[in-house]
Amino acid sequence: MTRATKPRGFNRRETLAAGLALSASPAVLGARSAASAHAQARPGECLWYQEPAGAWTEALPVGNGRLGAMVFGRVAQERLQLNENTLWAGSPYDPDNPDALAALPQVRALLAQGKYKEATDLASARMMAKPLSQMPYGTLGDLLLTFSNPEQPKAYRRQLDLASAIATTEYGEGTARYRREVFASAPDQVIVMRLEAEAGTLDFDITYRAPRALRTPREQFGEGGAPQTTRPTDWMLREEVGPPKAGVALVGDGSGAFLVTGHNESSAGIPAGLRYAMRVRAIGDGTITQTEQGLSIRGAREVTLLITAATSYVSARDISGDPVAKVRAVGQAAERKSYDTLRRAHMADHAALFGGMTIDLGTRAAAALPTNQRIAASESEDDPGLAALYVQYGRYLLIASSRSGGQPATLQGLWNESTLPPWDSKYTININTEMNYWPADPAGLGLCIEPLVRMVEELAVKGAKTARVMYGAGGWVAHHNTDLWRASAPIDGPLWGLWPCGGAWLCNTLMRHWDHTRDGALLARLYPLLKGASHFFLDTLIDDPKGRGLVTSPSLSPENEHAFGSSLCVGPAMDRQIIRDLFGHTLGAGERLKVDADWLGKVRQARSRLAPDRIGAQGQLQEWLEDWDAVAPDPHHRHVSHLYGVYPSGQINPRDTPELIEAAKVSLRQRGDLSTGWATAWRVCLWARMGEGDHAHEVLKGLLGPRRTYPNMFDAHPPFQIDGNFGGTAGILEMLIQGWGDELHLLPALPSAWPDGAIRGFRARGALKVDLVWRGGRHRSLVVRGEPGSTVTVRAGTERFVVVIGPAGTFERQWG
Ligand code: FUC
Repeated sequence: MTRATKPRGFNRRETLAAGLALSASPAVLGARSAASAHAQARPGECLWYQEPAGAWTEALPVGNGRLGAMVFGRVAQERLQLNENTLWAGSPYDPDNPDALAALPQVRALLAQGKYKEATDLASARMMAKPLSQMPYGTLGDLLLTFSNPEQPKAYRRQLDLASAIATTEYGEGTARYRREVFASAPDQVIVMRLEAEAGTLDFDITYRAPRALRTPREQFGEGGAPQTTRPTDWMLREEVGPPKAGVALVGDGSGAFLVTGHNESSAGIPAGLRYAMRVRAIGDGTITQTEQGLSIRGAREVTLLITAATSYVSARDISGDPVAKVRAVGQAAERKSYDTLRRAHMADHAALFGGMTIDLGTRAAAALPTNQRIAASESEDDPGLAALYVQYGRYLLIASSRSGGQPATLQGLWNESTLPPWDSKYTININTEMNYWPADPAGLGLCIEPLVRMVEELAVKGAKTARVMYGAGGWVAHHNTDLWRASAPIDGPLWGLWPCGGAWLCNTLMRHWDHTRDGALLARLYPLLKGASHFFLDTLIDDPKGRGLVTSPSLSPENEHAFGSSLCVGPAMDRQIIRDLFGHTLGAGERLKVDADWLGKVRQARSRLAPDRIGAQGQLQEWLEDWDAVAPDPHHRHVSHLYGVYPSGQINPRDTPELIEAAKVSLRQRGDLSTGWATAWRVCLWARMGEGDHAHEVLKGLLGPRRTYPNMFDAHPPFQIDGNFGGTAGILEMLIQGWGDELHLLPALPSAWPDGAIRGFRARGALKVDLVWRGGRHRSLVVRGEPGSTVTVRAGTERFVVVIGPAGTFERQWG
């Protein structure tokens, strides 16, 4: 059916007024050149390019925590690759394996006898989840906007302004100029695209391309390979829509709108249970006609697209939602507002979060280059501004991928173009998910942690059954991965999956958040999670057969094989460190809340009996209870699990445990500097925490360079994994200000490359906000804001002083 409509366009005067009022980015083209329109974005908060995106890792991400788009900025055919964060494969499922309980004592006995291979074989046969893998995150597919008569453009520029969270593409053809803006609005729950033509018209077809199973090339999973592509720009690039997909339907939905409906994928024998819907509404001043594949637009000068999507997911147990009703309601509410109203609400909402922190590390000549060229040159050129941009981009990405009411950021945040993404783009909770949230509080984005809190609450429910069925234990447990359905049983194989500390590490991550807020209601909400996680370990820790204290068994030091044919072992260092923190947090929270005094006595006793950290024959911090590090088959392994105690924990630190810090340095040197993206970021955090600013900076250069950063500044594992962006952001902040051991450390790891700078709006533990300026590598001024009367001990170089927040809520100090 084809139907012509002449819909209401945006009033030209209204748009002009909006353009003048919003100096950040005028909505109207006129005598102004593209360059002047773009000059409004602050260079330190903007990614920009002189060519459209060829590869996906060149496209620019927008997101509202629930809906995401990758914007390619192409000329002949624009591509918006779309995501909705509940569109995962499968349906509610229960992967617990009841066989595990009977096998558990045998596996433990084999490990106690040093029969690692036999223990692994038995665990593989009897203790793993069914199915052995979890459900992958998916994609909504693409919108392709194919233009009728494109020409090679001049004065092309595309950018992502982090402060307004708007992706813009501008170019000219002949005398015409074209401008597009894309943003994902959290207040209105729509992705908005605005297209404008000056002295030309917009003539294009909008088509929908259903989700595809793109496989990431296998070689990208390894350590090698430069992720940067060098290719000539193909201005006329067009992609195929491809054949229709079974179960996907496209129908008209009133004037100038179409509705797509479909269902998710099944995976590993778990049936597809989710339905999804997407609604696209076009509003413009040309002729808008519905076609079989979408919409056709002719002769327009201004077009606004409103895209909304939803699935039937309600919770990990409930998939009874009505996505069609939802997208209609949300889409129709949005189309009653003008473009300017939507844009203003979006910008105000984003600014409330993004505007909370600024960072200046100095500007050099390289800062004037397009972002891809800066990345390409960064390992040889001095470009401190790139590190500051990386921090602001990390903050932008967290706001875009993790908002209250949504899902936590996955391995790819929110952005994924395949139904078969690398590692399923799910939640790897033996480092990656926790790393995603390392920068949240320090960078003033504590509100973005809410989805993680809710995920852990749901995981604790599933994990209680896993604890009971598979270990005969109380409390709850989660292993090294989880997904939308909050599966908590061990997956993939014992070498990776049989690790019981995923839930505990998540709990510690949430307590780090509490420590930044000191919010009593949050503590009361977290305590049951801590209590359940601790309960599991009280029930399952065993006495080390050699008398070294309480240990986990079976377990492993995440993903690192020891020399005896497995990674399975008894009591790896990381477990003891994580459980030491968990028990400590449980005690602290219980005492504050004045509950469970008797039970907390047991926790206190167990904590004191945990096997301590050990220094091995090479002077290294032992990764395992035995001194196996020297013979480990992969001495440069990416995970540095036994250094959890240094960062993020802080239980090992230069002030209280200097011998262990020295041992940790030996271990970290052995591991080497450049690893996978996230593992490189962790090394930045660690060298910073150890007070080695120049070393941290060297490692950071590797992370920001073209081997570990794609042209769109997404982190390259490779392939793309967002944890490196977040871990790197945390690492840069850690070089400037640290909070551990009840003290605030100012410039504890300032590299010589950043002699002058300023950070404003850093959040420290104890609900404190810190502004710090330095010159010539020395502290110049400090402002701390907080509750009047609150105090913190500050270390600045060799100085130590106590800050007392004054009656007006501030403390100030200048250095001469
Ligand atoms: C862990 C890591 C890998 C990768 C994957 C998602 O398995 O060891 O490097 O990050 O998670």
